[in-house]
Amino acid sequence: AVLCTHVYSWLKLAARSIFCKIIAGQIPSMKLYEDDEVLAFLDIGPIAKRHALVIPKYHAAKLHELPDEHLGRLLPVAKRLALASGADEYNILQNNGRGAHQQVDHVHFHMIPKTSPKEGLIIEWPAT
Ligand code: DGP
Repeated sequence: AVLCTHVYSWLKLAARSIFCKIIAGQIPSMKLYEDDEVLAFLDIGPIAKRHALVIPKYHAAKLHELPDEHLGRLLPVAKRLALASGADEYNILQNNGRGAHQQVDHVHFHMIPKTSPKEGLIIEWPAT
């Protein structure tokens, strides 16, 4: 196990969650925003058009395990995605633990639009 950990970290494959693999580029995603702390991308199983996820690059399974210094950019990015989606009504949702409907053990905020903008409207997702 120690050897595995060593080899994996040497190969930079020590992804601890499926979202770590997305951050590392080992799994493709529809990226909406990225900086050195935060990544936002479209949810693979959207429950509404433009359903997006915002995650910290620091790996923590649950919100209370995420150090405060890695929390700072998550809500501002969720807010910008909400604005950029054009939705007037939306939910920001964050689940912790199986009993609370968390499927992926990496902190993530859902941004779920409730109202769709006009069909054909071009959305300018935040570039930086
Ligand atoms: P939650 O139940 O809060 O843990 O939501 C996890 C969300 O993650 C769920 O809505 C589906 C999404 N998801 C799971 N695997 C992938 C993936 O590989 N790519 C993308 N884009 N989304 C994923």
